[in-house]
Amino acid sequence: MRQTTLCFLLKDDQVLLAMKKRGFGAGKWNGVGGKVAEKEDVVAAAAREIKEEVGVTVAPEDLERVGTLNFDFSDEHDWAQSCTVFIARRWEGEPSESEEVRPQWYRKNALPFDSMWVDDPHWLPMVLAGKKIKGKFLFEDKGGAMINFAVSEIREGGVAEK
Ligand code: 8OG
Repeated sequence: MRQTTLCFLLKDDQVLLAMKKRGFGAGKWNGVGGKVAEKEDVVAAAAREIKEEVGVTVAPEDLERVGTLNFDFSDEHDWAQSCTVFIARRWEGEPSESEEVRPQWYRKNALPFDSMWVDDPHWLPMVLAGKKIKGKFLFEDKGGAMINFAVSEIREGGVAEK
């Protein structure tokens, strides 16, 4: 299965989203991330994508792992992926536009869900509230519609249902 990363930079009550300009998820606001390269660990992959996409440097120890999301597609089995989600509160540099994305700060309580992946309302607020989560999501219509999903909070010593 494809391994991917997704990272949300946090500043006060705001979260950095990036408008994907091309490729998978084009036209959607999302965190910053992408595919993990062969022999690369997920933390290094997340730091690399953040640098490539919005031009800031995040130290590995400032990447906090907050979730794992499994995405499956009933009509495109090759698209299955396991996505490791991170948050970061410290970095060097100012986020800036690249060929791939246009970044913008959003207040955590005013996210543009209409222009985001359809699963995001089911887990992103939990992550932004400081929870650690795991989720699985099944899509059809090449990601256009979600058929079912399950999200749970991971608590120390066990997993609590949402
Ligand atoms: O390298 P590429 O840009 O194709 O990687 C895909 C990125 O998109 C990666 O950061 C994971 C992210 N992504 C999905 N599906 C979903 C989704 O349903 N919700 C969110 N928020 N991100 C997703 O591939």
